[in-house]
Amino acid sequence: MKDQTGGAVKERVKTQQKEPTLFKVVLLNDDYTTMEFVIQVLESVFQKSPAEAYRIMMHVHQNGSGIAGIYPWEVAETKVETVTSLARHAQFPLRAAIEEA
Ligand code: TYC
Repeated sequence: MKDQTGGAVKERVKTQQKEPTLFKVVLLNDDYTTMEFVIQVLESVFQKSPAEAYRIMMHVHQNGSGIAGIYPWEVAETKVETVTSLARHAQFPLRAAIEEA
């Protein structure tokens, strides 16, 4: 007997993807990390323009925390590790956290 549903249709249904779950990487304010260092981190780790990096840094400075970027879990984890490592080497207490988006 012929397969009346056809392979192509079944294949499309089976491979339909759900949206990947995303996570916010949040920068936390502190009294010791310099504004310049935070801007550098936002440009180098989160690929922000100088203007956007300045805007996010000031938001964190004035509000206590702010979103640096939104990524899949493993990318978000790596960003946090990179921020923590850069901050440790520069001897700043800057911290980043992950929140569900
Ligand atoms: N509050 C810091 C200062 O006045 C600047 C700063 C901004 C620190 C953002 C951390 O995530 C931060 N030097």
